Amino acid sequence: MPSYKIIFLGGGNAAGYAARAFVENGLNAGELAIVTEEPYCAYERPALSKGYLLGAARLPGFHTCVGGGGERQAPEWYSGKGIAYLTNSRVIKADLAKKALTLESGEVLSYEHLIIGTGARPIRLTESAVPGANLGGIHYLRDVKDADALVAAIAVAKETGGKAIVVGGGYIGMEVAAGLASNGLTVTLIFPGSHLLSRLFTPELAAVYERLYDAKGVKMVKGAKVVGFGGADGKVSSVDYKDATGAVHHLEASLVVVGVGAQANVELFKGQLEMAAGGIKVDGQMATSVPGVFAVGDVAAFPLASVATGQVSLARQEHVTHCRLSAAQAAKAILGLSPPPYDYLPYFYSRVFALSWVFYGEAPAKAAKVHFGDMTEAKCFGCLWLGTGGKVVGAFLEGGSADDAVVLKGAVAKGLLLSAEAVTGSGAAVVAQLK
Ligand code: NAD
Ligand code: ISD
Repeated sequence: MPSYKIIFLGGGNAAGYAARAFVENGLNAGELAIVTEEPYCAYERPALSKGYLLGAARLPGFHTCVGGGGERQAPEWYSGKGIAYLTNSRVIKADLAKKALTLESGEVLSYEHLIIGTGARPIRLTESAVPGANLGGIHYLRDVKDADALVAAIAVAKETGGKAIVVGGGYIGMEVAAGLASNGLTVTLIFPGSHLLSRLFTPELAAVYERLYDAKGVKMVKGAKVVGFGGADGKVSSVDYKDATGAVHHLEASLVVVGVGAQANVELFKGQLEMAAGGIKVDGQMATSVPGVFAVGDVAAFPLASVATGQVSLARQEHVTHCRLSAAQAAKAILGLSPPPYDYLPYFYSRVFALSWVFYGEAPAKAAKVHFGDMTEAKCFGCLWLGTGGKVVGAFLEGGSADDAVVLKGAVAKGLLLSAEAVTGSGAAVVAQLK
């Protein structure tokens, strides 16, 4: 039975950054194996819903850790460091008591330390039994295989003048709709909320992006729920949606992309590990309830202190920065470096068309929302969420520089106090105030 000191289970961003941290902190050849069902070594997943759809990103160009300012870790990097990277290797059973993983091939691997980085998968409309949801031509986007299928479908739709429908107005919905429109397709974006990215955007912020989508020819259908798909020969050809009044509408579609959220891949560990917040409960070292077993990235429910209240609760964060940092945290803990407890400041970013934004902290409904900058021309604008006593608990900036992002992060991290009246002027002027 092949045996390793450490096995990293999963091949997402976190796997690449864990390997980097192990190497930087003293790993011996032969000690680490990474096991993934994907055919590729770890890559920077955020590219899939952005540059990949425009033909700008392709492997091996975006292997980790290029997104985090590190070396591009192509397969030779791992072999050169004595790390076994087992691709096309799906784990079908994890026996944590025996410290053994069983692969689909029947092979069993054993370990001393296990890092679980199994990530998340898209929620599928088949799970809510939407009629026709299993037709071909309905795409989800999570990995390179999905992105390749979508790129091929875009090429066909471009040739045939096909119409694209995107379901969901969150990260995937916004980024993919922008990608499809940039490819020249006719796009309709259908979502249940009253505005785009409703889990973060204020109506005022959303309005700026919605004007842009409108100008780019993307039709938005808000407050709508997809109730069925029609098709012929197993291939989707239409979408039915219900509007807020309950009326059902019918749209032609040759290509559908669904982005209605993700769920953590925890099934292998149910009944063996303590769970929380839809993921695996970990402590500040990313250690789970079973000694020697760690969890990182999207699956980890870790102690996160609220910026607004200071209250600590177990939370999952589906973001690449957390994948990178939590992976490094687990690696250091396993190497016995006793890192200080994981201290994470929520961060999100996105790029759509020529726009690009960053957000740090949290966006509580109760906070005062103060908008600033040029929201008419969509140049450099943003919003601050001010909590008790004017504490900056969330900061959003569109069109700023990398240095501006550092300023925003610092303002939230140190809990800068500001009065709403003081937040005036251009985006640059407000960023200067946050220093
Ligand atoms: P999301 O939570 O961002 O958005 C889900 C959207 O689907 C929302 O608009 C929601 O109202 C809508 N929705 C929910 N149920 C629906 C239904 N039954 N019918 C129609 N719409 C429905 O999730 P996502 O966009 O699918 O992204 C999934 C994950 O992918 C994210 O959590 C994130 O980790 C990752 N992602 C992040 C980025 C980024 O950070 N820039 C980009 C792409 C993907
Ligand atoms: O920032 C992102 C992004 O674009 C994603 O797809 O985070 C997610 C995932 O990489 C988190 O696992």
